[in-house]
Amino acid sequence: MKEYFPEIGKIEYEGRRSEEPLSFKHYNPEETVGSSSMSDQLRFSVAYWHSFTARGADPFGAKTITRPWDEIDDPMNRARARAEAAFEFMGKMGLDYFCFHDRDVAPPGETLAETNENLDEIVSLIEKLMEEYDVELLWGTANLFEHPRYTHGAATSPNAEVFAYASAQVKKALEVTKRLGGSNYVFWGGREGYKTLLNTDLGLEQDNLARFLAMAVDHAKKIGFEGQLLIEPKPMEPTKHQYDFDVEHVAAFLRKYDLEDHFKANIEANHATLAGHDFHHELAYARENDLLGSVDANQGDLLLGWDTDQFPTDVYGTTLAAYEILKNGGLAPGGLNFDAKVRRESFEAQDLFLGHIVGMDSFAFGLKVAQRLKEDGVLEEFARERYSSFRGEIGEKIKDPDTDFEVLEEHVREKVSEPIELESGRQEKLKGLLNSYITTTG
Ligand code: XLS
Ligand code: CA
Ligand code: CA
Repeated sequence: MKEYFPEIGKIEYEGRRSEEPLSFKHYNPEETVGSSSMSDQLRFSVAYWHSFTARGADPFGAKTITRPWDEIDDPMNRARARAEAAFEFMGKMGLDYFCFHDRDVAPPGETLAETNENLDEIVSLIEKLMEEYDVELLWGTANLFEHPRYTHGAATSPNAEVFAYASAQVKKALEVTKRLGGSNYVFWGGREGYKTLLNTDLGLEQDNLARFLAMAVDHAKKIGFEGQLLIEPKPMEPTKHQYDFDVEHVAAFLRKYDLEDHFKANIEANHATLAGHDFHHELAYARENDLLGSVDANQGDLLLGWDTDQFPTDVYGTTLAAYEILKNGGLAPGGLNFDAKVRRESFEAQDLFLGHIVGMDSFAFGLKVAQRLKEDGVLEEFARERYSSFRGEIGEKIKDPDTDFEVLEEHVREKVSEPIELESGRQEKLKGLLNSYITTTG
């Protein structure tokens, strides 16, 4: 088989003092952190679309990236070469998982039947490559946003024919995901949202979205797909107001339509910050609501108000994310998918490797810090103490279902002369503590 990245060999763990850029400083797949190995805890995945299909175009400039397979004219041959290159990359990086949209891997045909035939052919090749490179599918999904038919949305399009087309596309994508043994299937809202309420029936669109998801649940069941179904929140882009704004919106939507038993959330760091939340907040909110399913690991730029999908490098962020993941008891069957792209200025093949290396190292390091934090229980202990009054007399009373406002008023009246004593939240101390865990982790 042709080698697509001949200048780059297998990326090895060399330790934190290594000066070799093409090596891992922290990600040591076999190393045990807490209850299992780093690779089992982190479950890293490459995003096919950013790393092998997209080519660095932005609204102001043309493509800047040309990989060897991009030079092949015939679309099916290009798709084959792209698949071979993608698996060579995963093998060299030691990535155990990948994620893809139907349209990332195979070109569309003239009709749905032709499109599906193309997809089946490339999926057969991918099946072989997965076996050869010992890589698994973290999740599959359908691209319901790129084709002009989806201009007004897919499941929330005002045109029922578009709804039907999107359904047929998801049906196939679910089947392909099952065929490849995918652990999850993702629904990111794409163009499910609106730009102006002046032309939008918001109630009908939400009902339609729920109907669409219910049919997906039924089809998954029908074909025996046992993977986890995930909804990926994002507040804006491409629409002004995406329906799956954040985890809280998703939770309310699922409850309203009685779908909460069937879905979890795929949380993307950059989408959290676009929604005005910390990544940490979204993970914690999801965990508390039993919705933490999987993670799209990237980071945004706080000075840019759009979805920049950069490789994660902020170890403060990865530490807190890993801390939530540990508290969740891990992410499986979800994982950490690098929904991240190299900058369009970083157009060389080695940049693709360097991007994943820094992302994997940042999470591996974060995991090591988070494990120490968790083992020592310093943050948990502080929080436990902070809420200790809820384990005292009045706290117990509040929990008692027989207690009402009158009981509490009575309690306050009895204590009238005693001022309530508050304690410091010690945020500065705790941030200093976090810093010392970060700076003393090897
Ligand atoms: C776009 C989303 C998308 C989903 C998969 O912002 O992140 O890439 O992850 O459709
Ligand atoms: Ca994503
Ligand atoms: Ca994104």
